[in-house]
Order: sequence, then C-alpha cells, then structure tokens
Amino acid sequence: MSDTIQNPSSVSSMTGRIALVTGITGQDGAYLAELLLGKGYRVVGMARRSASADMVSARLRWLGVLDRVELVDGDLLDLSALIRIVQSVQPDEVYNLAAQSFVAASWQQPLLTGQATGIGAANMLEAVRLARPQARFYQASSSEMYGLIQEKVQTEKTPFYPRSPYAVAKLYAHWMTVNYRESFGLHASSGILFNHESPLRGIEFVTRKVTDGVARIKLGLAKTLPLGNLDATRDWGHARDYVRAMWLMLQQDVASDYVVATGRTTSIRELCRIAFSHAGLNYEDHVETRADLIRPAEVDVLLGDASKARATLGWSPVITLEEMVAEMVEADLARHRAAAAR
Ligand code: NDP
Ligand code: GDR
Repeated sequence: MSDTIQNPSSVSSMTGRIALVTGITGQDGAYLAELLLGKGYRVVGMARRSASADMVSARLRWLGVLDRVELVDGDLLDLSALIRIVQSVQPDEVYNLAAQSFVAASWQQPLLTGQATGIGAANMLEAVRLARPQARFYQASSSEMYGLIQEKVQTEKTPFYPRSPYAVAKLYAHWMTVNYRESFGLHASSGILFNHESPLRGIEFVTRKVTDGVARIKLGLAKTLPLGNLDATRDWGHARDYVRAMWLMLQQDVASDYVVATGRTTSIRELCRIAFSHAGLNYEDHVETRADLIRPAEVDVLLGDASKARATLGWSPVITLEEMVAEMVEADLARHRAAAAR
C-alpha cells in the first residue's frame, strides 16, 4: 500500500455513497466492508502499512471482498494523514473501528492503548470536523466501559466504571464522540457493542482461543487448553449481525448512542462446554486454568438490553451463540485440516 488509494475506482458505486472504514483489517472491518459493498457503497479502508502486506488483507480475502475494497495507508496516531485521507476520499459515512482492542494487552501497553483507542478516535473526529463535517460518523464503543457493573442489565443510561486501560481509553473516545455531536453538530453516533465473535475473531480472544483449541485437540495436535477465569460471563453475539447495527445507526436522521447486545449472558465455562461438545469432546478433560491468564481486574458479568436499537433501528440479532460456536469450530477444523494437507 501507499499514500494513494489502491484499487482506485475499480468498482463503480451503485449508490454513489462512499464509506471510509478504519480498522478494515480487523474482524468487524471485514464484515462491515462485505455489508457495505453488498449495498453498493464504494468502500475505502484505512490500514496501517505492514511489512507483511499479504497478512494485512487475510480477513478481506477470506470473505472474498479484497479486490473490491480500496485500501489506503493510515494510522490513527497520524492526524495529518487522517485529514488528507478524509479530504481526498470525501466520505459520506466514516466508521471508526480501529483500536488496540485486546483488553488483556492494555495492562502491558496502557499508553499505546490510550493513544490508539482513545486519542486515535479524537484524531478521527477532528479530521472529519475539519475536512468533511457533513459526513456521518460511527464510533466503536464497548460494553467494557460498564466494567464494575452498576446495574444488572446494562442500557444506554447505565453508569460507566471502566476496569482496564482499554476501557478507560474507550470511555474517552465515547465521550469525545458525544461532545463532537453536541458541540460541533457532527452526525456522530456511538455503538456500545457487547462482545461479538466469528471465525474471523483474533486468536487471542477467548471464543476463538477455545474453538481453535477444540479443533487442535480433536485433530490430535494438542491435548490441553490453558485458560484464565472461567466464571466471567459475556453477552456474545455474531459480528455479522453487529455490523448491520452500525450501518443502521448512520441511516437515522438524528445521531445517537445505542447498546447492541443479545440479552443473554453465558460463562466462559459454558462456552467451553458448548464448543467441546460440538466436536464430541468433554471440556473438563482438556481445559486447564492458569493463574497467569487471570487479569489484574475483571469485568465479571456483562448483559445488555438492546431495546433502543430494536425500537429505533429495527435491529435484532439473528445468529444464536450455539450456531456461531458451531461455525467457528468447523472453520478452525477446516483451517487445521487444510494446513496439515499442505
Ligand atoms: P480487531 O482487533 O479485530 O481490529 C482492530 C483494527 O484496528 C485492526 O484493523 C488494526 O490494524 C487496527 N488498528 C489498531 N491500531 C491502529 C492504529 N493505530 N491505526 C490504525 N489502525 C489501527 O477488532 P474488532 O474488529 O473486533 O473490533 C472493531 C472495533 O470495535 C475496535 O475498536 C474494538 O475495540 C471495538 N469493539 C469490539 C468488540 C468485539 O467484541 N469485537 C465489542 C465492542 C467494541 P492491524 O491489523 O494493523 O493491527
Ligand atoms: P473481552 O474479550 O475482554 O471481553 O473484550 P476476551 O475474549 O479477551 O475475554 C472475555 C472473557 O474471557 C476471560 N478469559 C480469557 N480471555 C482471553 N482472551 N484468554 C483466555 O485465556 C481467557 N480465559 C478466560 C476473560 O478474563 C474475560 O472475562 C472483547 C474485545 O473485543 C474488546 O475489544 C471489546 O470491547 C469487548 O470484547 C466488548
């Protein structure tokens, strides 16, 4: 990649609408690109320059959309580049998905996380305000902002109590989005998304770590799976469902903040049971708990109430946890079988 856009105008847009997506190489970036291309958008994805360019595009390739997305080099820490990109792309919609998104890593890299996940979002808001204030803006906020839970079921009105450097950075980005909406009149919405997963989830996150572990154990490549806290519970949905909510938010006349969640919470232990039993295995025979995988501070329970998204956006999730875990286990089995056959 370079400073200029790759694949320029290789796709003529059916709607004439242009979307700029940061974090295009991540899980949500790939699914969102697929959704927007399906709706006829011209999709420009911002990605960091990498020495391993083929790895950068792996998820887009997996979904079969790589050649239809235009990629441009950019880093959230580089405001001047962001301004130039927004100026040249002139997007109608900007989806800010880029972040250092791994909670556990944020204790090892608190300042970098603050820069990318917090200040990075402010940089993007500034770039939009200066170069394309009429664009609609989406900020990837997180249920991690609730942290030490103040209400059993979390809504847009539940008080926040962040419990990691990641969550603190996301809270800053969230309030900057609200402030840019209220101060400068930007059409800026914030999606408070609860955990969402898929076969494209990074391997370090617990769902994918479990489904990859199940596949390796099933194929005789490993015997055990080390995990941390099995008692925390998460409200898990599928990324494909959740990117639809992002898009719906930017189609509203008035920008706002929305919880996006399934309304069901499940422990890591139960997730293990579902995933292992899908492959005919008993998790208790293979899962080991390891103290070094326990976090300095934990978010014990997350359970979201997406009533506002349901009522205003007409959004509700379609894919169940069991269906998603089955899809992920099957994808990891296929991946390991293909690697063994090479
Ligand atoms: P991923 O970790 O899969 O993707 C993160 C993306 O951000 C990658 O493309 C990464 O690029 C990019 N990135 C990181 N730092 C920078 C930077 N300094 N400049 C430019 N790009 C950068 O995350 P997801 O797709 O799962 O999540 C998308 C967003 O939604 C994130 O902001 C995340 O925090 C948030 N979120 C996610 C939830 C989930 O359950 N998935 C729930 C709630 C919020 P590279 O490939 O180069 O590393
Ligand atoms: P989370 O996701 O921190 O909720 O953040 P993750 O899958 O990393 O952890 C979920 C829960 O599982 C427990 N856990 C383990 N987690 C990992 N990664 N590895 C383990 O071995 C392990 N063992 C137990 C954790 O302690 C935790 O309770 C995700 C990210 O996508 C964020 O970017 C996003 O904002 C939130 O979801 C909503």
